[in-house]
Amino acid sequence: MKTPRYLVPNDYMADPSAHVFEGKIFIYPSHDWESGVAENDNGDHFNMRDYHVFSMEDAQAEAVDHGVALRLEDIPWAGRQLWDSDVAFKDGKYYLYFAMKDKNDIFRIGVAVSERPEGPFIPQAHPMQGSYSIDPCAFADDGAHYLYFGGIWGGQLQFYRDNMLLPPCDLPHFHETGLSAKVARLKDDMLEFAEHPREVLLLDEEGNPLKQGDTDRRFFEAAWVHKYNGKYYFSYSTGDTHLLCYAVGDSPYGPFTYQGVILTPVVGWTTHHSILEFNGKWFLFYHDTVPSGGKTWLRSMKMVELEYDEDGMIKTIAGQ
Ligand code: FUB
Repeated sequence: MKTPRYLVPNDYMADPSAHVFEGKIFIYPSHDWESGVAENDNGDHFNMRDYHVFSMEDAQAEAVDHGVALRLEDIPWAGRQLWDSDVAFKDGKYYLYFAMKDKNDIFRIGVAVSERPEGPFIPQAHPMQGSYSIDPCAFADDGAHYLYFGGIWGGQLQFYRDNMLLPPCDLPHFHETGLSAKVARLKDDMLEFAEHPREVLLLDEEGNPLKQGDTDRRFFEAAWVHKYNGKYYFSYSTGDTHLLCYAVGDSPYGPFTYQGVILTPVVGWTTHHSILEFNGKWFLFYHDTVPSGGKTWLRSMKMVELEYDEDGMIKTIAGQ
């Protein structure tokens, strides 16, 4: 299957995080809808209020909608905007990590727990201590679980330095080191960080940190991590240049050296993805806005097979 296909033709789903649980593919997307909020650089138009979970028996199957797994009004600390989420499994329980603005309009990361991969998920009373910004990605490796996160502009990462909110701090200057995603190992209970989040350093081919002004390569949002042939692949969106890129490293903490583009720009402002191995093949899950006629805030989930060359380089996929 190298032809992309839409997975949920009758509803708008974005930011798909895909995992194999119980021998099936489970997908955790954001649920776009027409809320009427005007489009702006803060992303207020992404005004989502619930999550649905989907499963597929195999890569060719229809995506089955398991219904609402978590609602904004059931989260005690809710302000607004349920953005990208991801799920990890440990000791019989599924942990949904999600980004949402609290009552002060600050993005935090919350956790909700279920005994089933499709939910329903019961939210914790408070966001994760020390969490901020958006786009959580849960990655399991050798028995440890890590959470990656961060996103600039509407994702608020530019207001933080050394894990502290420091307004009026903003993006670094264009020739300074680019703002990085963060990563922290999770505690055994999966509900909190076990350490202070660390910087996910992205390097160029000469070992120099990517600069903020290198907009075709620097990190913007939508971190994802997978392992291929013993190497760690950190992939992400470049935001305003609309590329999905990747960088490779020898540890889940990085540093990661830039390799190339996974997906050229799709129709729509945002680009966001996950990468999954299923039955020996690799797949890219992503979204575009073709079905909504290009409405930035009404995105549709897709999947396509992803291929590597003999050196482990990902072959670039055309977004359009
Ligand atoms: O869906 C809302 C936001 O749009 C996500 O958190 C970003 O990654 C972008 O896809």
